Amino acid sequence: MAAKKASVRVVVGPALPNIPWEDRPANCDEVIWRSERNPIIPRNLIPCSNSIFNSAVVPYQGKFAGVFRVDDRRRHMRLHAGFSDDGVAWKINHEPLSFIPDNPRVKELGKFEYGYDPRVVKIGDRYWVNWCNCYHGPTIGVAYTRDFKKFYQLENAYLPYNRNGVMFPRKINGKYVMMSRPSDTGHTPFGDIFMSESPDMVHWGCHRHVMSRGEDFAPLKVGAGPIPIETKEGWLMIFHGVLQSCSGFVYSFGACILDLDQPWKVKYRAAPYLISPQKLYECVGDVPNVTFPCAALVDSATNRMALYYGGADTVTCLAFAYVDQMLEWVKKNAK
Ligand code: BMA
Repeated sequence: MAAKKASVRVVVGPALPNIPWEDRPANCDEVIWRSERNPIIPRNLIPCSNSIFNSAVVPYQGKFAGVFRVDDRRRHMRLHAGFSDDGVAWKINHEPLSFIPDNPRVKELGKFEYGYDPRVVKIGDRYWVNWCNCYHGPTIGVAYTRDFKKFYQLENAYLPYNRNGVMFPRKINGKYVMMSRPSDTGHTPFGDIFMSESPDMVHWGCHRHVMSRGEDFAPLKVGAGPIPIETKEGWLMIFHGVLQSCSGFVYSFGACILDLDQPWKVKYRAAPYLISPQKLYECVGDVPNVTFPCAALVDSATNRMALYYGGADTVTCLAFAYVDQMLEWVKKNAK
């Protein structure tokens, strides 16, 4: 696949000329390629951190901000805000963020137990944060911020147990829309992606099945990754898929295209993975053999994508692709 300048605009969204970027290496023939600087965030970036991974970044005030999964050295799972001028070098707050109840009833949820695998999306003037929140087991937490300093928490979206809550970046047919994966209390040996709608980010319903595990590199479970990318072909959705080998779970990620107006309809699902654990920083760490994508930055003017993923539940990594080439790759490799 030749290095190229993007010609046709396929991404619906703003131009973001300053997202991280590295050209495809001359000897690389893949649709996606890893950063030479990986891992871009080491496990010990801040004093309390055992590991920093599976984290979400967005454009913010001409630069970048994010919500990071930091497991501290007690091995408590926490969320920290962070900031970056270039999307590669990050300053992550040393203290975890704490949520302010958006209304008095949210206090009934009790104290924060743990949070992990955040996603962030800007809709209107709010940056919405979803994460795996403990309420008698994992479910999907909902909060918003305008400044990455004060975070206001709403009700959990669903009953436990649930993981991988991922919003679409705009209302669809007048409703907020979120994907999620209903699960059990543990490291679920099963799981399909569903989606739900809400008029107000509090009450979620009209649940629809989106995509099943059980195929190709994902026989055990699938989960939505970054916020889906709106394109002329549909929503480009990058998802993680899990298989079980003789020595444990293997987390790879792949891509599919969802219908724009009825996003529970999968138009194309590529059979091969985009990235599987192959580099040392993906295979060696607290949980070996995990690549777990949580965020993507896209420049609509060039079709460039910078994709953030966790490596081995320990470090944060970057990969690059052109959205138009990825759409073609998904279609070509769909069954
Ligand atoms: C999932 C979550 C992720 C993690 C993955 C692999 O259930 O805990 O944060 O990356 O397992 O350990």
